[in-house]
Amino acid sequence: MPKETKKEGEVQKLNIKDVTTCPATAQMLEKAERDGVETAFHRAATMKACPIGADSACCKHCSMGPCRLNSKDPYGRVGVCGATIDTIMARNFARMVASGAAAHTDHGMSMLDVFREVVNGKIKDYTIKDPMKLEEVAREIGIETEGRETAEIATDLYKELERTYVQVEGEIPFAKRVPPKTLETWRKNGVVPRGAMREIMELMHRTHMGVDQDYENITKQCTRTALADGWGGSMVATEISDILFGTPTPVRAEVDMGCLKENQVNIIIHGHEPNLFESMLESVNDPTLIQAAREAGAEDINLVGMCCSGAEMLSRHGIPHAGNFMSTEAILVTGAVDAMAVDVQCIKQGLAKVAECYGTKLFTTNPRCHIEGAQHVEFHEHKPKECTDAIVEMAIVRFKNRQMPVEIPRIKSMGIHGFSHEYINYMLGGTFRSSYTPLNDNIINGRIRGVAGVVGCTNPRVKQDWVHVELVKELIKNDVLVVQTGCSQIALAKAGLYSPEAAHLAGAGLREVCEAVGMPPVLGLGSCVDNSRILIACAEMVRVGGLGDSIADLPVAGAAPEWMSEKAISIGHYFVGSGVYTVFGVTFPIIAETKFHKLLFEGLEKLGFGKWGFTADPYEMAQLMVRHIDGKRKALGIDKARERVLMDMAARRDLEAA
Ligand code: BF8
Ligand code: SF4
Repeated sequence: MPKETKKEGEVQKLNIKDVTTCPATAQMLEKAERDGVETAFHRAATMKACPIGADSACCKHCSMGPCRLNSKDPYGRVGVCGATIDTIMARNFARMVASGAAAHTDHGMSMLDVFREVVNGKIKDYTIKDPMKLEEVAREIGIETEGRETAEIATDLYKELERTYVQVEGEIPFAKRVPPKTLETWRKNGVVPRGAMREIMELMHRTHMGVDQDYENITKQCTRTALADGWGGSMVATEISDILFGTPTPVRAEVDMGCLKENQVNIIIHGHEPNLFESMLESVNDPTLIQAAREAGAEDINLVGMCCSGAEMLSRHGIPHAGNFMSTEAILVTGAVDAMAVDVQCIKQGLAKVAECYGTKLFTTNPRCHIEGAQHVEFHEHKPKECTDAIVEMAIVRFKNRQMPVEIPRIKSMGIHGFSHEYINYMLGGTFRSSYTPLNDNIINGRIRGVAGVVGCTNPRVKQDWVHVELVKELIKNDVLVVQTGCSQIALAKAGLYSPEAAHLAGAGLREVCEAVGMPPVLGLGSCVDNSRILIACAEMVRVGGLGDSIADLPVAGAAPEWMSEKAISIGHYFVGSGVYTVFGVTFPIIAETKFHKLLFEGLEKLGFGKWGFTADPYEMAQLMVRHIDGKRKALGIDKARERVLMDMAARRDLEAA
């Protein structure tokens, strides 16, 4: 690890090939070093991760500490209050879940706020774009829809979904979507969420100094809170966004930094809330603003996305996407970005400095997220265009006064995005018999071995995109259909896996299905809150039948190979809580072989949930997942079918070749 010996204005040189496999990011990192600009990659190289924190062996919940335990001898001592290593780790883990769940549910609640104001007529800039979805969601949670006006149904839906957050007692509305046997497991273990606010509050209370000091009991509330995210806050965010802005259907779109255009005003939206982005889309299409851009010498205004709201816009409208989390600083190094507007989550403070170096305007827009050095232009849903128009105007001024030479990597990939869980119905089932039956059939007959969700962040502690790409390639080679969200989806899109032609990388069985339907072997479902689409798809697979009675019976697995955020831990834990084997990469913040570790990695499964897994190696990760899927196939009695179908296909190929 290089030491921090650099002088002011000098950047520690990295071996760039070791930190990223994204060619565009690599090109920009080289330029950044030439320009004397530092990024998170550089800081990660000089900031050694704290070894005690990495193992979660410290507690700073009170001023009798902070207490540090020894991860080499975890039971050798306890904190000043007597807290054991298991209590300390369980509390730390639970607080990551609380924070991640809070991020998703607060975002979901904002979407619900917008929905309420649209329904009561106070917001006029958005409308209900997908009334069919509104009715479907309403019906599913027991709201009468027959012969009623959309507005009436919407009012009831709002009231019902509000319970997801504020309900004090009872089960959250989307518990109705959970397969009965999975729900039974939750009830038996006392983890059906009430309202997210209550669950997060109780978890914060229980992890306070001197409250819950039994790691098993802490884990219960931790699971309940995570489920309030997945089947609550995140699911509401997805469903309401679809209702307001449209449910995604497959769309061709470009991904990577080559989406920037030298002769246009380039505006990037980076964050998580689709409303900012939707309004910006209106602003950049406003004839007056386009005219102003032309008068400033630009050919047009070019809008591109980054991170999760970018992934939503990619899915819904085919808006180009410029890159994932570890590329957000690098893209500013192009000098071509005239404005970057951010809202909430995963916005590095480091952006402010890089933006300043290249004269890019960095705007914060959400009252929850200001950044020192960035200009704050607040976004109000009641008058959204005020904010987005102002940003476009300032971007045009920046374009006119561009000082720096511009260098845009000429790299982009075309692919198909926008696979909602609803669309999987039509795609595999056809318009007339839309259902998950064909997916289940293809799993039962063995063409598709199982389904894996590969999701989550990128992280400068591992080579950017590499673990995602290698893992997914390995999975599809083994006939595992991969569904994706967030930064992972973008990693694979950059690598070209979202084109239908990528089917040739899949095993014979999966390839046959992909070619028959014309779909890529990897399906992108959108942003991180859209992981809820994977939950719904799992519930649907159980409902259709033939693959067991609960989500825990399904031949599925999940992974976040380059995770970094607390949100990722919350997502991981709600998948585990729902019955899915979930493997994380990079590092796992718990000491192996401790009681709490055994609970997460083995014990939860015995209670009817899924379980956690860990490895930093993509090939080992794929093996763990495939082995798990095969184990589930065996338990379902469908392991032989796969051998037969593969033999059949080989025989057919031999015949064709003869
Ligand atoms: O919610 S995948 S780095 S951008 S946390 Fe963040 Fe991770 Fe990206 Fe979106 Ni999700
Ligand atoms: Fe130490 Fe206990 Fe205080 Fe934590 S709660 S800092 S373990 S004394």
